[in-house]
Amino acid sequence: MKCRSCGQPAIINMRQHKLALCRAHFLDWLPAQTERFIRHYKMFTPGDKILVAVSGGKDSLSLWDMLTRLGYPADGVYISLGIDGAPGSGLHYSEESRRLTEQFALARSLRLHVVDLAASYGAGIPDLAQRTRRGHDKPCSVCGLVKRYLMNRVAREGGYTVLATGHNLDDEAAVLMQNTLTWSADYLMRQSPVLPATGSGLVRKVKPVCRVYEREMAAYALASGIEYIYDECPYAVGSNTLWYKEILNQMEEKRPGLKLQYYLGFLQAREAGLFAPAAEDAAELHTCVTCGQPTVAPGQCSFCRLWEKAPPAENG
Ligand code: Q46
Ligand code: ZN
Ligand code: ZN
Repeated sequence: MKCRSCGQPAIINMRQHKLALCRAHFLDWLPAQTERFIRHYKMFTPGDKILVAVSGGKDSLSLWDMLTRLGYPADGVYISLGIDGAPGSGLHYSEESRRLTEQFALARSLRLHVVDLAASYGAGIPDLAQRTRRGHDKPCSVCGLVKRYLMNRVAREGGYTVLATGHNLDDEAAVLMQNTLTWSADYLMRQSPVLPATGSGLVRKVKPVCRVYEREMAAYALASGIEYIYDECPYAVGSNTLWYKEILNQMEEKRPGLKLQYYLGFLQAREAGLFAPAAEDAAELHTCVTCGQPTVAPGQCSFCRLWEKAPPAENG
């Protein structure tokens, strides 16, 4: 297989785009595509103060790398969740992903904010989920809530105008499949490449690589020599999202481009008003009486309520 641009051996053949490229041309092509999406969805401009949510995985580190390459000054935020692997696996998921993220930032002289959950708040995610009895089997709902809160807080307190995440096409298509199978209108309304800021304290959220295949993100990380954590979070194993990703990959195998078509069709339907947010969605938020961050209901925000329900661990 030869590169369409220069005829040198290709490192990737993207059947969905009918395009094969060599390393150098692929490393130009993907950031250029990303730039196109950033402009198309009016995500941000170089004048914005951008914060990238980084996890140590291929998607977020590649996104950070591409934004820097494209001339967007972007800082990073990493949340240390206190997650290990299965007992006996030898995997220290949080420790290793933090090491790789810090190494990435240091090598490129990029600014990284780190929030260590256990050090700052007294418990990592598995411990917090157990103490609050939320998620005996999987702590993902607690984890999602904590990450959303902390990322928005770091972005707000640091004066960032936009928070970028590394959700790729496979992530978005899997979530879309889950939400359409259950016709979860609320979730469908909020599934967008851009979630605008609210006057009451939620920072604008964007997904610059939401149209990029996971395989392309992995190829980008490998081709640009980014060292990332290969292991998934141990709690992701057996998740619905992974199951939907597998199903979509089987379909994609038979019909290259299907995943992209599925997601783009949804975005077009959204633009045409099919899943337009209801008026009350734009309702004003309240301010949490404990931490001062935005909250849907008056009183305490769900993050503060969560920690209140988590009595300190018993000694020993
Ligand atoms: S990090 Fe957290 Fe994910 Fe791990 S505990 Fe679940 S939600 S799977 S993206
Ligand atoms: Zn080439
Ligand atoms: Zn609060």
